[in-house]
Amino acid sequence: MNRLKQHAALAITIAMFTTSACQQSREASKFLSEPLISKIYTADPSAHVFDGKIYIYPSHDIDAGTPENDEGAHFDMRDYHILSMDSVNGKVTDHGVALSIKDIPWAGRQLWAPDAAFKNGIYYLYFPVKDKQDVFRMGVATSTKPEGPFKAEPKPIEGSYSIDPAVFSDADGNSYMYFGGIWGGQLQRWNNGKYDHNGSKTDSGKENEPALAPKVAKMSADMLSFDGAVKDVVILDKEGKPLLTKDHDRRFFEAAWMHKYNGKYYFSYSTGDTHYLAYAIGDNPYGPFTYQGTFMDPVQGWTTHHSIVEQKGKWYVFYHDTQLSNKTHLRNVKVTELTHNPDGTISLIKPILK
Ligand code: FUB
Repeated sequence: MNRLKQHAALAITIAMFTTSACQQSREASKFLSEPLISKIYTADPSAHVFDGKIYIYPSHDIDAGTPENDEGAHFDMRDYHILSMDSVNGKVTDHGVALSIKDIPWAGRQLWAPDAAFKNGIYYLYFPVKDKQDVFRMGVATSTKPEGPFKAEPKPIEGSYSIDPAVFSDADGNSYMYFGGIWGGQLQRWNNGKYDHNGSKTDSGKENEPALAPKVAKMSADMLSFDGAVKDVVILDKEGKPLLTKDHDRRFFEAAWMHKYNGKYYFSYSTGDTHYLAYAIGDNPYGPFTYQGTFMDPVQGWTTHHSIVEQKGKWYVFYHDTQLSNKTHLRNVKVTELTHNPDGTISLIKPILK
C-alpha cells in the first residue's frame, strides 16, 4: 500500500470508529441507566441485601418461540439465575441456574417474577408458575446460600394464587407476602378462593367499582406457608375513597413491593397498561395505603416491575426495560438511585432521557 492509500485507509478507519462510538454514546444517552448484565435477558428484579451484599432475584427471559397472546404466553421462562454485586456500580456476578422448572414437581409452564427472603440461616425463593391446570400458584424453594441452588417444596403454597410474590420482613420478625397481578396474572378470575377458567381476560366491565385489590398474607414461622387468611391490600385516594377500575393511571396492576421508611410502610406497584410505577403509604403492613403518586415514568417496553432496597444509607430502585432487545419479552435489569424527600414522598425518576 502506498503512503496515500495508507492515509486514506487510516482516515476511513478513524471515521468508522468515531461514527460508531458516537452512535453508541447517542444510543446510551437515551437511557438513565445501563443494563446490569447483557449475556442473558433478565427482568422483574427483586433485590435484597444479604450479609452486606446485593442479591438480585430476577426472571430469566428467553426467546422460547411461544407466540404472543393477551395472557402473556410469550413470557415462557424456564429457570432462574441469581445475580449479585458488592454494591451498586460494582461487578455483577451471574451465579448460573438456581432453580429450573423441571425440578418443580407441580409446575406446568411460565416461571414469572420471583422474590426471596432470609430467616434463621435459610434462604427462601418464592416464585409464581402455572400449575398443570394452567393456573398460577406460588411455590417456595430453599437453600443455605443466597445464590442457591434452591430445592423446591413438593407442592405450591396452600391458598396461594396469581403472580408476583414480594416477601417483606418487618423489624418484629413477622414476614408478609404481597402478591397479585391482573390480566395475564389471572387475579380477576379469582372469586372467594375459586378460580374461573372461563373468567375474563382483563379487569374491564366494572369500571365504576373499586379496582381489584392486590393481596397480602402473613407468612408462617417456617416461611413455607401462609399463616391465616389472604387479605385485600386496600389502596385509597387522599379523600379516603378506593381507587376505581377505570382509573388506569393509578390502580394496581402487578409487581407489588413493600419497603419501610421512617416507620411508614410503602406499598409500590406497576399500573400495567399505563406503565407507571406508583406508591401508596400506610401505617402498618396490612394498610390501608393512601395513594401518593408515581415515582417512575414508563420505561421502554410494555412491562414495568421494580424493587426498592437500601444499602449503605442509600436507596435504590431496581427495574427493567427492553434496551438490549427492543422486544417486550426480552428484558434487561437496571438500577438507579431513589430519593425520599423530607416530606416522605419519593422523587419522580425519568428512565428515558429526553
Ligand atoms: O415477567 C413476567 C411478568 O411480566 C411479571 O410477572 C410481571 O410483573 C411483568 O413484569
